[in-house]
Amino acid sequence: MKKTACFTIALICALTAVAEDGSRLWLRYERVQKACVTGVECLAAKELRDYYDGERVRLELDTTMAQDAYRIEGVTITAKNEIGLLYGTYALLRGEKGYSAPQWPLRILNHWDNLDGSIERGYAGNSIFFHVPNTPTTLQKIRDYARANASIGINGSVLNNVNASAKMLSAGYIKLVKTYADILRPYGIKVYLSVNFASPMTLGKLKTADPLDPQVAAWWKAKAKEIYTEIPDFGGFLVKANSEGQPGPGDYHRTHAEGANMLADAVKPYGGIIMWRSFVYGANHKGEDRVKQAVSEFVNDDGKFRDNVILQSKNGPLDFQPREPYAPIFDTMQHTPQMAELQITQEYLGQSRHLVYLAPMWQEFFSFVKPSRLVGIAGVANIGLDTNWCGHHFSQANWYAFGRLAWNPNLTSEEIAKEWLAQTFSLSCSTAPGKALLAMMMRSREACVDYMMPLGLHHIFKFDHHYGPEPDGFKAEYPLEWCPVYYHQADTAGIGFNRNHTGTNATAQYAEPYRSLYDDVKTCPEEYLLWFHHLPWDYCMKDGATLWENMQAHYNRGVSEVEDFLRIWQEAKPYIDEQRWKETDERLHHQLDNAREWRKVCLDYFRTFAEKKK
Ligand code: GCV
Repeated sequence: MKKTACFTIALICALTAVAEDGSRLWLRYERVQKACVTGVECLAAKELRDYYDGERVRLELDTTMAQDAYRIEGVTITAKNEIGLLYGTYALLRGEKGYSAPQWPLRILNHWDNLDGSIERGYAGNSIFFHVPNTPTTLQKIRDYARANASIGINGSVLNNVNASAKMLSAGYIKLVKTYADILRPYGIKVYLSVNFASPMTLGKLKTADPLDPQVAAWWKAKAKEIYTEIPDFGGFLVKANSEGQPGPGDYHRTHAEGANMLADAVKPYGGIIMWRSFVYGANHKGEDRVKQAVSEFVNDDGKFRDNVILQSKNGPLDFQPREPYAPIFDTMQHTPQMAELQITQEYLGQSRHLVYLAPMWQEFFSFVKPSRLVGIAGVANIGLDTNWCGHHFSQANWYAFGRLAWNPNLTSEEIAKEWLAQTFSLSCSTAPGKALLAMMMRSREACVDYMMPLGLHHIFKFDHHYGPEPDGFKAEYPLEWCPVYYHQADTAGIGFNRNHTGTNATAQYAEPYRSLYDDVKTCPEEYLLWFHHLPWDYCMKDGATLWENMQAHYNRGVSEVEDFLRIWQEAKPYIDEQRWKETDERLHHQLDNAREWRKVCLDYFRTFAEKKK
């Protein structure tokens, strides 16, 4: 099709579009009720009757097929069961053909939702599960949520925050979870819960939560029985133990394996799993480089976990920074099944105010940690009660991309963004406006790294809310690991955290070739330079500039990228519906202000060292 014809189509679509508020996400199909659907009668058949624009579809079962896989051939969708047919249906609706099977059996959203209806690090309103539980509106919302997840292959939801309240396991809440599980089940989504390790004390009134105490084990077994009686396909527990003040087996001088195994035994008879997080630092590791602590704490547990325990680790060794090297624990734990935890909610990437498409960051992680090393994937959700679910219209792309990558980590970020733009804004990337928006999305993560913390800088955020810059942040009353000055180590001699063999030797936790690559300043990629090395301000970079000059260039580039995003968005105006254009435009302006603030605050501060006469 000629470019002008595509422009015209895009323009007509935009002009005839109804006001859009983002509530329909990428599922903006019109109810056409056109197709004659034969074969298996199920939810998939209903979706096709409502939304498929073709004349005929046939749904068939083939029990020899892999779990969740589907085949679309001619006008027939084939799968092992009804859930596979549903996945095939959404694939057909977005224009796919052929055979597809997911990389992992576990594709799970982690909600950090609190029972009071708030969400930890939630930037899109209150909890869809707990803010106003169990009303018809909430139940409909959860049905819509289930449908959106099924459309991208997500098959599990941990409903509550890893900083878990013991009340979650009380009889009343278990009933509520059963109600939600009944809604999610037809969409292929299992429910999981985060648990507080001290629940036997808080809820059960026992004197201890020691995992080796028979009464404690019996309490968990009885609790598992109670849950599975209500929810026979309950998925299992997610646990944050001995981390950031949460209770855990360490309180009784027991190992993580001892704690996890006790819970694993309780859910095992029902096919349940335990996802045990490795995000630990602090108490037992005084003085140790924070990024080394997870490996130090877990290495002796490798191979000691029950077979229904999975170790869940964040992609980087610190905490969801705009850029981190991969977490070496994925190399260390050779005899333990592992899951990666990605963060969809942009805690450290401008939250729901900055347009940052995260798929390139996750692809970067998969280039270091091969998907075949993992048994599943978890994403900390960015979903709340805001009309558009995610706060920023473009943050929806991150929910979408997480699901698509959880299904197939070999998809490129570009392919996913194209799909998303086509479905969400009816924009084809073979048109100029589509291409421009695609480019903006693809450049957005690097732009964020540049205007926040380039060259391997990390955690120089304002205290606690993790939004703006605070490179001079230091508070004696807080642990050093919460203070920006600990991470950048800037002084008149230079900047960066020395983690090579002359420093904390964190590089030694990596397998080769990365161990040597990162350890040697000459081979360390510049994007990780200050993560691993402390270097003088006049250190000569690959482009011939000094480190200080190069750093300034990065901050400048980050800001000019956002300026360009605003230009792109302005030019896209004729092709985007009014409400979403306006709301996104406001946020982009805000992002530009923030990017300029990051540049100013960081460069003004670092200049006090870099340009100080020695
Ligand atoms: C759920 C970071 C966040 C905390 C979060 C924690 C975790 O520290 O700031 O809000 O707590 O990670 O992942 O457990």
